[in-house]
Amino acid sequence: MALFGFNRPEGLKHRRGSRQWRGVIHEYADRLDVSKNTPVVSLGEGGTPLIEAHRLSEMTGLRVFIKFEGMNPTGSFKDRGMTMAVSKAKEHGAKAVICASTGNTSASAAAYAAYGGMTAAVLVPDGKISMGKLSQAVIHNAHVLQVAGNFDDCLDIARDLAENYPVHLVNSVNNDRIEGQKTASFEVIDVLGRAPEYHFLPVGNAGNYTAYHRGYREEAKRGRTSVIPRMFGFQAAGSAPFITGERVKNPDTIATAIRIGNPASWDLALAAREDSNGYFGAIDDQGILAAHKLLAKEVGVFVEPSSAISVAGLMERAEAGVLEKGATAVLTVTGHGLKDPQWALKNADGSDAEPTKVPVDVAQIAEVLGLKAGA
Ligand code: AN7
Repeated sequence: MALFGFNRPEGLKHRRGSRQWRGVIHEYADRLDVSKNTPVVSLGEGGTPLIEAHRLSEMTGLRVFIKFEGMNPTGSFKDRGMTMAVSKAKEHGAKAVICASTGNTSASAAAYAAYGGMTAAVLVPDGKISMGKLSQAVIHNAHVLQVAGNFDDCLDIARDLAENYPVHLVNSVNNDRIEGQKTASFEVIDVLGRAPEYHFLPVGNAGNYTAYHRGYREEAKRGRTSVIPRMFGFQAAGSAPFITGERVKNPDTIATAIRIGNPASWDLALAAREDSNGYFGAIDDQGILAAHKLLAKEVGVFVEPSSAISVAGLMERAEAGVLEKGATAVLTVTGHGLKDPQWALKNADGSDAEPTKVPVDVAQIAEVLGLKAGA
């Protein structure tokens, strides 16, 4: 159950030439609040690809990299914070965890609770979470409760329950979550050798925005980067409290992951923006879906709509002419496209994208494809 024991195959040594990523707690134990008494509940999260996006670089005049967080075990960045939150909960003797969620947090909490031998209860807004995410919470055997309200209502209830009942809160109001998530900044610096000038990411509760900035600040203190990125966070236009300056009562967007009207990390995120000379912007649903398609078509990375807002934000700011040419920008894309594939099957005009139907006939298929024999 100790730090270097719980999920390492007993007695197995890594063979020469094969090095398996060990998850963010083992990889960054020196930079997290863990000890040899911490039972590490890990599914091998983190170590996600930082992909150079040549086409986006050409289009913007910057050097653009995509941090593909959909490559985490449950398909979103939430796993980084969840390994910390569930491990610390277990260290404190908790048997049950609870969270409110627009989908990804519940999927992650359910999976990590399963691995850690704990129970998970998840509160999700009625009808507003993608089927992929709901299916994850169900298959990992969480108590899934659909609340007749929105995410903000769910979080209020989860906080209340954790305060008054023996259940451990694993939403990002729990600092362990932010601590785990800051490891993504460490990885970016590990690859680039320094921090980028700009970092773009989606904003819902603003926990991740806060976490990346914290990670970069800590690395600067350790002398691993002299650059502190300007933090660019984007919200959906119908759910943009940082733009309106007040809680949004009825947030509305197709980007259900970030359909959040009252960000839990409001004050921390404002401080991070201030400290990094950062920026908050809003993108409408049409802009989000256009970026969703652009990223898939030009870079080969399939994300859920909420994640595409990083790309939309970069394009918008580049067009506004406020980004320095030749500078490096990292875009975090937070969740995998397979979480919510319905949006991929829509044409730009809203009609359904259908595969072309063909008979079992080589000549006819060649004709449909515009292929000419021998040419
Ligand atoms: C794909 O799962 O809040 O600004 O309950 O799933 O740190 O909240 C999800 C948030 C971005 C926003 N992208 O991150 C939840 C939840 C995706 C997300 C965010 C979420 P924060």
